[in-house]
Amino acid sequence: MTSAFVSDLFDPAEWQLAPGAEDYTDITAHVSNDGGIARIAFHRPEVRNAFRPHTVDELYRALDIARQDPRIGAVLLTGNGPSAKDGGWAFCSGGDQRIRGRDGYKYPAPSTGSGIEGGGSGTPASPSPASLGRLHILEVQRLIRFMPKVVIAVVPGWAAGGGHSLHVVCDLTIASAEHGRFKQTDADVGSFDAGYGSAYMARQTGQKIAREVFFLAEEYSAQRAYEMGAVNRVVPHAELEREALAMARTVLTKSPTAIRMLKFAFNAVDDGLVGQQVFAGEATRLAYGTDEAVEGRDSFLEKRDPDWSSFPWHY
Ligand code: S0N
Repeated sequence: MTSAFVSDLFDPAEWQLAPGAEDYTDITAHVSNDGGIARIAFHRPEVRNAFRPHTVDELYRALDIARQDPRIGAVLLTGNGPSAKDGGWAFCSGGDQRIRGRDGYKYPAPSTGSGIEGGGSGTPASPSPASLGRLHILEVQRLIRFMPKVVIAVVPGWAAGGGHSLHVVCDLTIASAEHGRFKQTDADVGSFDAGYGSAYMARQTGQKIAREVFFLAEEYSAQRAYEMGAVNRVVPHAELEREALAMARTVLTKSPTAIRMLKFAFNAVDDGLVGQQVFAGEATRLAYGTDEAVEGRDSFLEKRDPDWSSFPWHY
């Protein structure tokens, strides 16, 4: 179980533990007292909140629980901190480079099931051969992309590598003015997010800037990322979570259907037939709520011809 301490920016008065969160070791998950907002955070500050396979499993589970909770309209995705080692802050520094790809562990394997900072009891001693090299963080990206709720990246420090890509795929990003840092290190470590992390970033910032971010792998401040069009708001560090919560609460004042349709409309243009399918699924759900669709269903069940006479051909 994760230790009681969450983060210097976390206000315990605002949150309750999310369902199932007692068992998480690499993340924390909370639900706001009013039940409308989830806060899900990487909890490995000593490695700048890098994710290992177990972290991704927990992250996926917590996000999916938020997706299925009909009270939740917005999700804050963030990183706990600071690091007890050096006081550094991070949103997420991407894949844990000690556990990656072909050769699996590149460091002394954990002896107790903990081993890596942030790990606790129940941590698998090693990934199964079948799962090695599986990039299931991409499944998390798709969950964020396709969940009909607003996901806000709350960036208190480094967003690097696969952590940078996660912020890109979130609907909105709010960053700490003092500690927010952005760096796309993929090409430094022989990795490449050739999906949303790069191509969708280019949609946000334009091709030249996205190519610069990936090809040069330089460091950007939160302010520079804002100027690039990659960040929505830059706020004082101490205010970060308060402002993020306020943003999420504003979302909750809107029509859930309107927000859902808008998110999928924004997505559709870049998501091809899957985007069309997701948008169309929501349109079908709306149609099923009409008397017209009820007439179609009932006529079949009552073994009669449908009577469409009371339904106009709208113009
Ligand atoms: C984030 C950086 C820039 C911060 O620098 P800073 O502040 O100087 O801190 P450090 O001293 O470097 O770090 C503090 C401690 O944290 C450890 N650490 C940091 N990041 C990682 C990490 N990603 N993995 C493991 N450990 C990490 C440091 O080692 C240090 O530990 P100690 O104190 O013991 O020395 C800087 O830390 C940095 O550049 N980090 C690495 C960023 C990076 O390259 N990440 C990986 C990039 N690739 C991915 O994320 C791919 C992810 C993925 O799954 C994927 C997705 C889509 C498509 C492909 C892939 C794929 O895997 O290929």
